[in-house]
Amino acid sequence: MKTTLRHGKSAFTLIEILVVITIIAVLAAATVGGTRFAKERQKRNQAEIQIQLLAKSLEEYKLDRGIYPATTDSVDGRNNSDILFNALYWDSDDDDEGAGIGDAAGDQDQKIYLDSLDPATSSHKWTQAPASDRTKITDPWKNEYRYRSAKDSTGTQNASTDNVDFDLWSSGPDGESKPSITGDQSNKDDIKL
Ligand SMILES: [Ca+2]
Ligand SMILES: [Ca+2]
Repeated sequence: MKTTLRHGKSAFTLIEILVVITIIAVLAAATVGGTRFAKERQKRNQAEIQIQLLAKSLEEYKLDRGIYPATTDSVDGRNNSDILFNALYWDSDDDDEGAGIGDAAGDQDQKIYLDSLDPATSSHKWTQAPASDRTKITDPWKNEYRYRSAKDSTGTQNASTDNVDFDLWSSGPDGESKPSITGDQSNKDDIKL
């Protein structure tokens, strides 16, 4: 009886140790998971704000120029962020003279629609120096923002666009997006206007 008791007590202590270790492991995992979740949420918020900034600047561009920066038809809007950079920051008057080229007198129609796109000073870190006509605008996961205009440069309607003006979105944490395929898994984490 005495032996059994001692044996039982010893086993209970072992279980206690295992329980404590398990609790510590679970707490540690929860902390890491919670931090990761918070960071992802922060990135999503940042993407939403950046998309709104770009969209607002595009509307201003449209008021001045009568059209949105044109793209050819594109099923996924990939590799078009430099078109946005050109229009909203680099060469808005489309005379092949960028913001950093030539003097102001020679480029009077130049207008910067979104200051924070300046790669040299951007607090967003969404463009990278040196600025050029091929500078890309990236989302918080370092993938290019996706963009496609409803009409191409000749005024012809693009078949793939969802909206009547333009589509602008982030492909999200997975960096993939197939908006032309309804219900595709890669679209679920996308951040749209
Ligand atoms: Ca220019
Ligand atoms: Ca995606």
